Amino acid sequence: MSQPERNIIKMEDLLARDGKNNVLFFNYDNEAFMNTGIQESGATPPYASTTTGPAGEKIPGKVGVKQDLVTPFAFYGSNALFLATLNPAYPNDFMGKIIEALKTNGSSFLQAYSDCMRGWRHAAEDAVKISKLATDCGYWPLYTIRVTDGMPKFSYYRGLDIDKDKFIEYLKSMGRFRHLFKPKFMEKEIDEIIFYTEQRNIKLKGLIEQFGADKPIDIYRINRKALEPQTHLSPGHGLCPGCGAGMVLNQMTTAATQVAGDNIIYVNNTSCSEVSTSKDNVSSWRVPWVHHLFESGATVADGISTAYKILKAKGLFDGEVPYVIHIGGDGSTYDIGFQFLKAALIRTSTLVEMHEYLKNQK
Ligand SMILES: Cc1ncc(C[n+]2csc(CCOP(=O)(O)OP(=O)(O)O)c2C)c(N)n1
Ligand SMILES: [Mg+2]
Repeated sequence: MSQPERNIIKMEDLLARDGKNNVLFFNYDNEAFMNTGIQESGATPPYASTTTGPAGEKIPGKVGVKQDLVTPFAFYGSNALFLATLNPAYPNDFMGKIIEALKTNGSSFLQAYSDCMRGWRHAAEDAVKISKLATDCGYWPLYTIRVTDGMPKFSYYRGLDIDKDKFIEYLKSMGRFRHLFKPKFMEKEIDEIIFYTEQRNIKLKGLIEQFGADKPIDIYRINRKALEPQTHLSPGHGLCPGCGAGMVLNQMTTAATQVAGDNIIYVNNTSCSEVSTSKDNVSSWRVPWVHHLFESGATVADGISTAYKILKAKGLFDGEVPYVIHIGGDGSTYDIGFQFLKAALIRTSTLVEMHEYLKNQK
């Protein structure tokens, strides 16, 4: 069998592209409602212990699956959309995807793995090791879906195959799964987590086969020495030591700085990333930043972006339309807030994109 072809994507080529995103909807997934006290969400993996589904005599942690959010978005009938999963343990892939998203017409939804030492119960210094293991064991595959003229094309980078030894090492490394190993080895439950994950990956491989890009493996080439330092977020933050969201925000703002400079507006749902970068009337953000309700930030982000385009179409604004990034946690993405996100994503990837006056407004 011949090897699948690799699509080498250079940062310089991405930056030279003409496309421009309406809104980048960005979910950092720490797999629970963390800032409010580690409550279970639709993103929590099976049998992880949380404060609302604690492992004990009755249940061994969450009873239910980790929902797949990214692939269904490919089939909502969007006209132009960039979808991908990211992991800050793979920074070139991470930053490449942010840059490509911002340089793609329509809108985008990205989902980033976001370690939480506090909620997942492990030492702060293990955050990068655990993040890397997540992709290497097959738990957090890195893939991309580009929807152009309504047609989705799937591609991937790595993490589609389950490595059982690494998977067990992954589970063992976190207190939220400790009950599966002590006092006794709960083989059935461990096998089930692996089974659910493998089913998801088999489905993903099927989609890559049916809707595959001509070159199905994406490799981003980022010359990290050539990157401008990010100018969006001040140094220092109120996140926990070793917090994955810190790595995520750092890489996201660095990539966004390359594309947008400071012509950017962030909208943040209530979450760790929000509470840790704002306090009373003080904010760590150096560019315009809006904190909106837990559930409705996506709508606000769409409103801001579309309002600029309408003003421009009417001749009432002659500047460059700003880039807009919406940031939400998993609670506000999977659960409360999903309907806002889904509708805003469809509007910005279809209605705005196909509108006679609003499309291609820069
Ligand atoms: C309608 C509504 N319900 C509940 C809350 C309280 N609340 C604020 S943030 C949050 C959880 C956020 O979880 P997530 O989106 O995963 O972000 P994280 O804290 O994990 O970063 C909750 C329940 C709220 N602000 N509004
Ligand atoms: Mg969360």
